[in-house]
Amino acid sequence: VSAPGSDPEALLEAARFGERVALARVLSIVERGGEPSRAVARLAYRAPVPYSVGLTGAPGSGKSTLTDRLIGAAQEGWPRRGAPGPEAVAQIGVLAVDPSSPFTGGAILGDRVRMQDHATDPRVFIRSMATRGHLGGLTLAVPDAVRVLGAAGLALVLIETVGVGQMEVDVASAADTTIVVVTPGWGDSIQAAKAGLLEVADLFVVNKADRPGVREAVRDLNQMLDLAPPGEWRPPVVETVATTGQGVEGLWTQIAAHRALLVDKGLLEVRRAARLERELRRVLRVRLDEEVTRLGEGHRFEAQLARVVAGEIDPYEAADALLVAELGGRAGTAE
Ligand SMILES: Nc1nc2c(ncn2[C@@H]2O[C@H](COP(=O)(O)OP(=O)(O)O)[C@@H](O)[C@H]2O)c(=O)[nH]1
Ligand SMILES: [Mg+2]
Repeated sequence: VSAPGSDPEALLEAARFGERVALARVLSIVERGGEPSRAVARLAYRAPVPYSVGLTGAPGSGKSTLTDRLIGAAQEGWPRRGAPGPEAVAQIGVLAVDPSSPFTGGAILGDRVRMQDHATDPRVFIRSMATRGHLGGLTLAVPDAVRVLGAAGLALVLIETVGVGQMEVDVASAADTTIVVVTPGWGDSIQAAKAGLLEVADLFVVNKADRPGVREAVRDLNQMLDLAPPGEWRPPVVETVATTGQGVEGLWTQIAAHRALLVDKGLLEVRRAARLERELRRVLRVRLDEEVTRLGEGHRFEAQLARVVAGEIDPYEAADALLVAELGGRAGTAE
């Protein structure tokens, strides 16, 4: 098979036929952002959306080990979607997302090692994504990457995210089923609640259940869940020992149950629509942020700044003048 070059359409087509190098290249385009990634986004958006399962939690809580186990469980139970390519086409995608650092450093190397059980499995495609460039870029790149994996024929994507603040919540809630991983020990579940994860979690995992304090952690989580208003689904709290695989089958059963609920009640569409709304708002924010950067580099900016410094106008007036001049008055006037 000839090398597909860098044309997004050719690359995606090759990816659909199981060419992993092509798939990796498309994901690199998405990760870099900019105009080329728009072309990919446009193409991938038309493809079937894979089911996504997000895992989030503090570094070291066992997400990668658990992901590795889930791959095994999923391969046994996941319904296959007819892929146009050969049998060797990857079926499960794993995105290891690290919003905390712009470096592809130790954490991700560690993930590679821990997921090596499946590193050479042609049915699994593992990809690390780290922050590149501007703020919000990664949050935008993840849903695009998921859609690219869908366009490549993958039916299931596991997204592992390191637990850090708002961006974690954003990435974690970009999945159809969101799993929050905690470990036994003082305060871990409280931290999860503080970070706003109680609201976005569909499932809680108390991993490292071979360690003391499991029962207290489960109890804490359940007590906090008792306070939440009752809904269609109460997030179950599952105990696992990722290193031995204990409890992983039960976790998989709960993931499947959550998916079944979403599908049967038509909630999957509702959820995905809400996600697209957040995504659209985010795209707008990033675009406007780019405009702000551009505005701040122009000669007009320097001129307005000089007037502010000279005491002729205040910063608000300067901003209005810049917005009217640069954006044609669109942003400066209230509708
Ligand atoms: N005792 C114990 N150790 C675990 C368990 N799960 C993972 N670990 C270990 O915890 C460390 C961090 O695991 P990792 O999967 O990289 O965590 P991540 O940073 O959340 O992805 C590794 O040394 C794992 O072997 C568990 O259930 N019990
Ligand atoms: Mg990890």
